[in-house]
Amino acid sequence: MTGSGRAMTILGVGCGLGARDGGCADGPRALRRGGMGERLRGLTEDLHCLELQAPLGDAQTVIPRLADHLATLVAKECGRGRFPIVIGGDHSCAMGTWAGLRQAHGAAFRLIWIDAHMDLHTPDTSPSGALHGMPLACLLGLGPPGLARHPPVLTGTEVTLMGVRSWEPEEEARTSRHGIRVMGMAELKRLGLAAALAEATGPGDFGISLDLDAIDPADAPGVGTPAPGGIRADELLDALAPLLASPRCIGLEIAEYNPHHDIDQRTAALVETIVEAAIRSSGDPP
Ligand code: NNH
Ligand code: MN
Ligand code: MN
Ligand code: MN
Repeated sequence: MTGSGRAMTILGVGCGLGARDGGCADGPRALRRGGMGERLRGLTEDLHCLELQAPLGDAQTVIPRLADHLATLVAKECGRGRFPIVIGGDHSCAMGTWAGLRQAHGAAFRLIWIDAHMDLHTPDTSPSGALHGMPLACLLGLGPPGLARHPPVLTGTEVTLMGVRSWEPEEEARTSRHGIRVMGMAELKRLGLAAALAEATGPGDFGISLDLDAIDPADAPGVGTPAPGGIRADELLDALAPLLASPRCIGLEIAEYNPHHDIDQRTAALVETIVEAAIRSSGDPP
């Protein structure tokens, strides 16, 4: 197949300031140098690629500004009828991605947050102070001015956390307080990933935020904070493909790719395969 129904824009966000190991900053550049853009352009007639690079500076200053910039770009691309695929960078990019989608998308949507972690910290509860542990909290309107989104981008009942296996007690308390559905690895195994995803998306519009550390480190070693016992890549690809083909899917984010930890380009290839699935499927009927 060449050419497809859906115009897409890939936005690379070269920022690692939200993580202790800043290597994610080089993620989009490494993918570009590896030829991902050219290979994907061979699959579709309408693919745009944009790249943001974090300026030098401290995380507290740079990340809110970068998030605002990304939100504006995402909203603009969506407003032009283009499907946005954001590629991190550390997961703090989510503060911008979903704020932009909220701005552009008229209707409510659900967010599927696939991650080994909950990302529900605020500066007063975080063990590390790392901002990539806080983006979901910020989207719910929690956290300090500049980072917390006002009005909130999402309410807890619109969010499903999937694949989590590493969290702090304060984060777990927030899932209960905000009504966030949590599907841990045991539940994913019991239901099967495809059924779990179908349940999480519900009948309406949805977005997907994929933190690559949700995937088992054997399949995705190129991340900053690997967590054993994750989702296998094959299973994820099979389960995601129909979702990415759905017209109800409004955006995709793939975060935390750290090329410095990758082995044999395994993680890079996986990112490319997921984006390719989104492109290939976009001409399919619903
Ligand atoms: N919860 C830990 C922290 O906040 C780890 C967060 N790391 C992530 N989140 N990669 O997705 O420090
Ligand atoms: Mn994570
Ligand atoms: Mn819609
Ligand atoms: Mn994350």
